[in-house]
Amino acid sequence: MKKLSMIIALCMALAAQTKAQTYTPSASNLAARKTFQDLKFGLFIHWGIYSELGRGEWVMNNDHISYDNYKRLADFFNPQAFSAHDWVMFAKNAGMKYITVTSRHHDGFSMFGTKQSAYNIVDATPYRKDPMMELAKECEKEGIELHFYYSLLDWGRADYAYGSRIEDGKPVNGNWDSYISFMKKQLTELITKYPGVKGIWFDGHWERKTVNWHYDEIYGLIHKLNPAILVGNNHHLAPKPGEDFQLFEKDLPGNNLTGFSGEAKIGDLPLETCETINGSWGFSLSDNKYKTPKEIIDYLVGAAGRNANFLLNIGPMPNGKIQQEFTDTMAVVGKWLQKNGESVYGTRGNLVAPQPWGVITHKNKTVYAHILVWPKENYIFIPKLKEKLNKAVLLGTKTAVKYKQQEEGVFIYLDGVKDAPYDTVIQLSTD
Ligand code: FHN
Repeated sequence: MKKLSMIIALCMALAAQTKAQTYTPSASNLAARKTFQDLKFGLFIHWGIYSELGRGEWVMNNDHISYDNYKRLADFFNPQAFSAHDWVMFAKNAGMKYITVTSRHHDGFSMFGTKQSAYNIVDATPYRKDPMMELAKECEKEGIELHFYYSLLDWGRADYAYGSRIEDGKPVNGNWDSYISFMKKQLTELITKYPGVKGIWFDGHWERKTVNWHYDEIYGLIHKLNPAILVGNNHHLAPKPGEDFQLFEKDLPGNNLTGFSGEAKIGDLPLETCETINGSWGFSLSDNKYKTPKEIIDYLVGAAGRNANFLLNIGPMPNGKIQQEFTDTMAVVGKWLQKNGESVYGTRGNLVAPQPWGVITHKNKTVYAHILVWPKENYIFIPKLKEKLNKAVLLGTKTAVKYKQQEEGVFIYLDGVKDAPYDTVIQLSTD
């Protein structure tokens, strides 16, 4: 009898596991994935009470500030110069099509009005307003898609019990059930209260690799509330059931220059990679390592050629304003996109592997060769391009470019072609 009930329990556990591991995205979700892939370029925003200290979003942890002392930052967080309109215009002028913003980072402070904790911008700061609501409304008005970044990791909550040993999928201290339930309630608020939210971007998994994050429940809840919402998780691993896009951090998919992507097996989902405009996620007073427009365009085009979106991060100042250096750089990128956007937006990559001179994107019957590094020879070679070419021109001026198509690939000759600033795009029409 005991043996039989054990077998029944085992079967039930297996059945539950199988259920959790199967996920069939809805038609609306599949359509949202396609739209997302078409957008190609997004603005990542890290903004919180940590911005006040100007030393990035990890300042509480890095500087060993106790939770109680850190909480005082909320008492004088009053971003009077915050304008959702300005943020959205910054994104639009840069040619970005969506925004992913930190609704709650590892410090546990909610940058939105939540009923689940008084430690939030509406209840705990003199500002008393909800910038996430303003941003959501402005994004909807301006046709910019909005994703919420949401931290799984929390340095301060007693139920999370940061630093606790993990046993049997739970922290030994704290109250894991309470924490999971808290997150589910906050996510419900974010999805049901804020208009037009298109995605949730999880982060912090890597802090507790052996805990049971209850993703089946969390992802299931999100998709129950809105099946079209795209779920992504910056866990640096292969995608898990219930996820709709795969994230990479500080590296183009396939690379592991920064060490985050060692275990990140590329799956079949839409891809997105994120990088900072300087060297910091949250506002930094001392970081002047600004990327140039060329570096940003290389990243964006390099991502598109690898079939990925590019999410470029800025850390606005504590008053809500975006610093001039970022605006200047992104105006240049935006202008470049106005002229060359057709070779990026709505395209797909991986038709041909990245080459020493650049990458290939394609859309319908058009193939775009992006020359990012000018070659020493007077030609570039595109290997294995099987589609029959009938025309090659420079994007923009439509000046004809000579080419020769052979069994092994296509030679594009660059005599008379001028190395354009940032990226020389050759448009190839196929039959
Ligand atoms: O710890 C965070 C970090 O602060 C930032 O949010 C980045 C963005 O990808 N993610 C984490 C590091 O993986």
